[in-house]
Amino acid sequence: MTSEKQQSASCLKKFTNFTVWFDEILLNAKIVDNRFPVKGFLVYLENGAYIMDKIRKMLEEKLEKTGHKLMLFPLVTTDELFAKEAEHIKGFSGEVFKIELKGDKESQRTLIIRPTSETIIYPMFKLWIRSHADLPLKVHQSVNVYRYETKATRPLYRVREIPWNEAHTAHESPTDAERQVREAIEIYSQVLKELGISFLLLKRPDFDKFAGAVYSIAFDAWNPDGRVNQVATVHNLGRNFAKAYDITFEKKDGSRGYVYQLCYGFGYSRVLAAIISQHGDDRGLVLPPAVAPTQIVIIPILFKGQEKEVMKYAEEIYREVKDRWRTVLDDREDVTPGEKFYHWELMGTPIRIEVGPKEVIEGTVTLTRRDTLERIQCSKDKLIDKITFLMDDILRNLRERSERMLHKLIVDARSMEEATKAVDDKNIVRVAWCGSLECAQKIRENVGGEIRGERYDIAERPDRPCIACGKEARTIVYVARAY
Ligand code: PR8
Repeated sequence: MTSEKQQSASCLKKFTNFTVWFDEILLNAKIVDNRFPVKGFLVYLENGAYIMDKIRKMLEEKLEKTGHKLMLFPLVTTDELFAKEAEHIKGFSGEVFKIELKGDKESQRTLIIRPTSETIIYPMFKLWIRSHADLPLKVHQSVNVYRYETKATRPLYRVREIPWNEAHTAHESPTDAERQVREAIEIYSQVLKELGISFLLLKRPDFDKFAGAVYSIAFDAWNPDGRVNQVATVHNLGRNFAKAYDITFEKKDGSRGYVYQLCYGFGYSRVLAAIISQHGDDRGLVLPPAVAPTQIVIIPILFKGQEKEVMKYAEEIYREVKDRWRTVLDDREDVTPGEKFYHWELMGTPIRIEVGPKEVIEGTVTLTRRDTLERIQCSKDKLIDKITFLMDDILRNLRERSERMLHKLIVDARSMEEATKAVDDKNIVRVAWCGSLECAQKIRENVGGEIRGERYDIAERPDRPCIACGKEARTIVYVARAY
């Protein structure tokens, strides 16, 4: 069986009943417990917290290598600071949590808990930036932000306590800001690639850009239920925030001007959701090796009378691999090998090593890779090379499989009926659009999906009229349901 067929055969539930499949995995594979009694707030269990922390490290390493300074900013801001950028406040109105400080009448005060940190960080940029020598300024932090989401919450996908990394930069010219857009896209693309996640890189239509931005670029990952999962966004803010927060600098020629800014955010919980849903199958998680809490599990197959030899051999193998990979020797005595297989498959452990009397005699091990469930015999002296190869190959396979699925999900539609059917069939639909707000609304109402934007990485010219009004199309856009 090809790995494609194997995957669709082993993903029946994932594709037909995604919500049930996903919720079961969250709890059974110890990702999150969604039963905390405040809506939109999750308890991250041992595997969920571990994987998210690994993702954080992967991202932060790349941010720091490219000159982003790690800083930590406060959780709260004031009404006045928050209200400075009119569009921004409008974008978040009704979505913020507030702290009411109740003293006597005069000292009553309200603090706003960050839904994002522009209004907290930019007053500090104003103090720090004096001249062109201070630019570019690039800072980042991995923190939780809080949004009183009005759309239905979903564990990991749409939460009210959002674990993310946000980066904020200031530049002396629009050209340097554009260069920064490319750098941010490259950093996020690299991390997602190292996790095998495939996505569409889309420039959002103007009506859906970040509040206060000139334009927004988004990473939309595919999801088995047809709803795209926006895992990260890069926003070019132009000088909008600089003007609101009065962030100016002395240029090389001695004159003063406003800085050009960017902010970009990487949603850790959504990336975790993408790992689970793009790679997982009906047996459970299938984890990319880089983030797997356990990368290798060794399971001794004990036969009466030969327990000692097998255990000794299993321990030898354990000692050989444990310093290179996160390894568990599952020597629980009250659990059958079958139950252990089931458990470690659910946990998504990339490689399983079985050793029994046959392996002891032959000086071999039996490896099983989680992504394809293929079993491989390997002699003990070639073990390290074989595992090294397999870890890379598992990631390559996950990435290619995910890419192929993304391409399979993208469907062209030339009429509203075609588009509606494609969205109902859980696809991402490519349509031609004239660019008018009126037609965008018509598309949303008729098709049941939203215009997510046009490709940012490649130019796609419309070869047909607007799907809604039949007039000349300005662009090709992707339409899908979204979280
Ligand atoms: C900004 N300011 O705010 P953004 N649940 C899970 N993940 C979420 C949620 C949610 N409710 N809302 C957003 N995200 C800019 C950039 C500083 C950083 C994740 O941008 O509003 C999504 O992955 O686009 C989103 O792409 C990212 O946070 C950034 O949020």
